[in-house]
Amino acid sequence: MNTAAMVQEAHRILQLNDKGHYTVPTHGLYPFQWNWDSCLTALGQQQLSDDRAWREVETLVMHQWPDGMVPHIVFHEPNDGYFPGPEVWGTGRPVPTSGITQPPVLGLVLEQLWLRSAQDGATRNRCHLLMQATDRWHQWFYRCRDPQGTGLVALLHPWESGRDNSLDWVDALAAVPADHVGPYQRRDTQHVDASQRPTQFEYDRYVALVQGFRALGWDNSRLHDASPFQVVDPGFNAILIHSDQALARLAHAMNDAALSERAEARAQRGIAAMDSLWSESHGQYLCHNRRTGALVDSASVGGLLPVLVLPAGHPHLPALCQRLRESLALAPFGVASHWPQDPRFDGKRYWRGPSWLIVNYLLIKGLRASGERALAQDIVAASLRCIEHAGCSEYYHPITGEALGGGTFTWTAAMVIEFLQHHQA
Ligand code: 9WN
Repeated sequence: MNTAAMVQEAHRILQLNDKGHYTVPTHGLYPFQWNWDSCLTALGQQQLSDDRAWREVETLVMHQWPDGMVPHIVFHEPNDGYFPGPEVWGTGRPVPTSGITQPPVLGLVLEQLWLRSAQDGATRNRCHLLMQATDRWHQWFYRCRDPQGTGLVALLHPWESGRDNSLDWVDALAAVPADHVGPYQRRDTQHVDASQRPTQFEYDRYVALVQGFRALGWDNSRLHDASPFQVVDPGFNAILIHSDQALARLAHAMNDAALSERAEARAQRGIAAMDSLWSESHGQYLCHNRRTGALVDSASVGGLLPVLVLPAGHPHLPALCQRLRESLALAPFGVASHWPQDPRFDGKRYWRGPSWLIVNYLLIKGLRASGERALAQDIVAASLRCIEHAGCSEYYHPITGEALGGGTFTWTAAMVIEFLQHHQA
C-alpha cells in the first residue's frame, strides 16, 4: 500500500466510525465513546475538519462528572453488544457513563489541536474552555487518586490504564476477591477470538471491582482507600505529567497565568516522584503496588512511556532508548507492549505482547522532544509496517505483524494520518 492509499483508507475508517459528534473505536466490539480513543482520534480528524476534531473532545468533556473526573466510556445510545453496559455500572449520570477514568491524553491533544488550528478568537475560546475542564480533571486526579500527596496517582481498575490485561496487574488483580460476582455474559469474545482477549479469571475481577465501587455509590472521596486494587503506573503518570506540561504551555500562551502555574507545579512534583519507580536492574520504570508497597517485577511498555517526560540529558533516557532499540530488534512490527524475552510474553493476547499504534505515537512524541529523532523514526517505520502488512487493526503481533483484535479501528487510522502528516523524517 502506498502512502496515498494508506491515507485514503484511514480517512474512510474515520468516516465509517463517525457518529456525528463522537466516534466509536470500531462498530460491534466497542459501540460507545471511549475517552482516550476519542482524544487521539481528534488528531486524525483535524486533517479532515478542524471543527469536527474540536467537537469530538467537546462531546467527551460534556460528560465530565461534577467532581472533575472525565469517564472512560460515555454510553450515548443503548447497545447490548458490549459488556459491561450502563446497567452494570449504575453511575446514575444523565447520559450514562462508566465510573472510572482512562489515560489523560486530553491535555497533550489540546496543545496539538491548537497549534494546528487557525488560532482565531472562536477557536481560542473553545480551547480555553477545554483547558479549564482538563485542569479540573487533573486536580481530581491528585485529590482522589493521590490522597497521601505522593506526587503519583494510582489506578483503581486495570481498565483505567488503557492497558487492560497487562502483566503489570497480575498480582494486584489476583488479590481482588471475586467470589460474589454472579453470572454474566461476556460480549467481547463474540467479536474477537478469546486467545486475543483477557481471561475469564481477569474478567471476574474486572466486574468485582465495578460492583465494589458501585456499592460505594461511586463516591470518589472513598474509592481510593477502599479499593483492593491500587497500582501506580509509570506510563499513566507520564501521560498525566506530559498533559500538564502541555496545559502549562498553552495556558501561558493564552495569558492564563494561574492555570499555567498550577499545571506546571503538578508536573514538577510528578517528575520528581517518578524516580521512585526506576529499576536499575530492568533499565526501565516499573509499576508500584500501593497495597503491598512493592515494585512490580514486570517489564511492560508502561515503564518505557516516561520518555514522554524525560528531557534530553536525563540520566535514565539512554537506558530507555536502549530498551526500545532492543525491543524493535526482537519484534519489528511496532513496540511490543511487553518485553519480548519475558517467558510470559504472549504476542497475540491484547496488552501482553501486541503492539499498539497509539502507544508508539506517545513514545515517538517523547523521543522527538528529547532529540532522539532516529529512534523515533524507527518507531514510525515499524508502525507503518503494520499498516502495510495488515491494515488498520486494533493491535498487531509484534513479531509477525498479524492483525489482531477489532478491525477498521479508529485510533489506529488516526495515527496513520498523524505519522504520515507530521512525523516523516
Ligand atoms: C475497556 C476502546 C478500548 C481502549 C482500551 C482497550 C480496550 C476496553 C475493553 O478498548 O478496553 O475499556 O472492553 O477491552 O484496552 O485501551 O480504550 O478501544
